[in-house]
Amino acid sequence: MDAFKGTAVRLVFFAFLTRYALSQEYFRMGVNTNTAEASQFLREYDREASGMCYRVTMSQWKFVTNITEYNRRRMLEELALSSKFERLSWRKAAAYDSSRLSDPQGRRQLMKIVQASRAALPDDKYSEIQQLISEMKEIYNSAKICPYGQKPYDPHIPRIPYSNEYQDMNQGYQLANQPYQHYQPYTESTESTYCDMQLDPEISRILAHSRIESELLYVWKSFRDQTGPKLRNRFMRYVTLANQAAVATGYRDAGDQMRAAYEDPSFRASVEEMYNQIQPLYKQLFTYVRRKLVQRYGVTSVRSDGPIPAHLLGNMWAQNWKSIMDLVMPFPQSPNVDVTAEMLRQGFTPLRMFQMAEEFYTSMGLKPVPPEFWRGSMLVRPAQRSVQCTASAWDLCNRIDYRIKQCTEVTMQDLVSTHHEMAHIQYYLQYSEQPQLFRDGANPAFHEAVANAATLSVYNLPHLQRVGLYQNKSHDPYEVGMNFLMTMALEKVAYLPFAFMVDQWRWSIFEDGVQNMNSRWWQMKLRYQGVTPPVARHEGDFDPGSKYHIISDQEYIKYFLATILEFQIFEQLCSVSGHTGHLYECDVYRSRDAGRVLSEIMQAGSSKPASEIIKSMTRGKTNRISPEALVRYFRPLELWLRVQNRDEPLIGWSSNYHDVALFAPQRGSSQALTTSCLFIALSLICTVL
Ligand code: X8Z
Ligand code: ZN
Repeated sequence: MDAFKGTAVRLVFFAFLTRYALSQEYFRMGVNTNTAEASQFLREYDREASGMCYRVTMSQWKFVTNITEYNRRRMLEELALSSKFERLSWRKAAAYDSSRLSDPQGRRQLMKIVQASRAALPDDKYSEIQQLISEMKEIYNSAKICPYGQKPYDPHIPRIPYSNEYQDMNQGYQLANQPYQHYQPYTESTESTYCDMQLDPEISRILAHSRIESELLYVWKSFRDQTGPKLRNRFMRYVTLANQAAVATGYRDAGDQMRAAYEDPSFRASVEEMYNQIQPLYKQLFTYVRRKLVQRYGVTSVRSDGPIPAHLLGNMWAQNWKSIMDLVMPFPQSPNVDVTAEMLRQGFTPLRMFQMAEEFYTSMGLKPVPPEFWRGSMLVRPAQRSVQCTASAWDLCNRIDYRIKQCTEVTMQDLVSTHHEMAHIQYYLQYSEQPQLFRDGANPAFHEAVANAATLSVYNLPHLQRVGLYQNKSHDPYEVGMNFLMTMALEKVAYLPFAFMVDQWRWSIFEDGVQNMNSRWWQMKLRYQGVTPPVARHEGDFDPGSKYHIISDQEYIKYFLATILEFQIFEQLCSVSGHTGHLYECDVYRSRDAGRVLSEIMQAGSSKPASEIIKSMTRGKTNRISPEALVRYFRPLELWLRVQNRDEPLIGWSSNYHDVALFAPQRGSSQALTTSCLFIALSLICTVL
């Protein structure tokens, strides 16, 4: 018996090792073990990939800073060439048995070429998945709705039954051979000129600023009507193809392939543990915010111990609650620091804001930006041409040309954004000597984490005082501090459960299939975020499609990790800069020691596993991402929240039959009815647990 047990244990252990090796490094390996040949291939790859990257990135830059049909075509041509190059390189790289190459850096580079690619697909399927993603983006980006009040709207109009099966792609959102009359988008003939509200900026502004519940509901639902149904079938096909690519590369499924970038065999358990660690803080914030929403909208809209309807939190996805600060401000008689007026008074310009951001990093001993940056960047919205305004930082892959695109306005928000984007540029400059394949963050979370860690220092009052933008008036510092921490919590703490659940859902779709996608989405939203849809949802709706990162094939867990890691990095910077006192009051401006820690993190790029970089950043204390610093940062607010919530019957939320019935699978057959009942029972158990 013992011998059998021993063998079984060994077998399981062996299976685990093989699985781990397969998913982490070795994939479907080739047989070539010639190290000299591999090195030669990587040298050529580095040169060609940098050139290719330059051409593609430049064509994308030209398009987003001057949206014309010609520039779009040029960009698509470059993208097609780059796809060809990717497929060719993948085949060459996959021919090596990287496990038997003596050079560890070479091994790592080969792994990076093979790991995240879908080049293992046959040509037709590779083109199909790329085409699908590009169509989904196009549908998403062109979604428009009519202004509130100008079109009859009745959420109770009965819906046409849908088929849960994958339909012919050409039918688009017309499921079961029937058009969704109620949801049919406007065609040329039906569209009036006024039905042109887009997510950014019009719809987002309404969700942020309107306090009229029916208007919030209208825009929340209309945007989903204009996206989800058209995307659902395409997304299902995308799931099939992404999984095929992953399996052909040696992974279990596409989620497994996405997670491989984190080089952590217990990655899923690690992120789950992080979620559990931040949950008590989230529940305190949630409970306090819910009480304020009950006060604003009444118990008929928000139950006192229940989940929060998702349209009342100031954001399309209930992911960032900072726009409802006016409803939840801890001390309304004290200010919520905003130095915009002072910036205007002092005659700030966008250029000066960027110079100030550059000086923030050089004051820490980091690098100035090269002259090409000032020549090539787009720092304000140009008057004569159409551009994409979302702020972003660009590395044109030639070690010289770095740019920022931002339609900067003189506001405090944009001042923070200039520092954030400049941090990305600093990261590019610091790892510029690495080979092309290592010019990236240590894992997908690092770039955002470093950029946000730097901005944590810029946001706070001591820093704004030092740069002459804030004079301490006679306000109570405790009250000002709590107002500040609440703003930060609405942005960071409220965000974490959302950032966690997006990929939990996506991984489960890749792993378990596409049945009941929408109800599984809401089940997770309820379980992790404590939000419910404001109206009944059905399988034809496909609400995950209202989030760009889902349909554009961008992993999302990096944002969850980045939000946690930014506080961990920030705490280290503060510690080496000699800061004592509250973490939220730390400013690392002019600290050369903090600059040294930052440049060590950045210089390595992705040449080493993230665990090594965290270990050296924390001087050996840990090699893991941990939420402890985040929890410490918000500790003063958490204590305040506990006092505010002391009379609450429930910290967190309990869901009832009506909450779950809003999104339970709804089908006619008795078997479906049984499934629905089981689903409701399970959801209730999960949320109570
Ligand atoms: O996608 C973004 C940025 C680009 S990295 C605009 N963010 C996430 C989101 O919008 O959901 C920034 C915050 C999280
Ligand atoms: Zn960023």
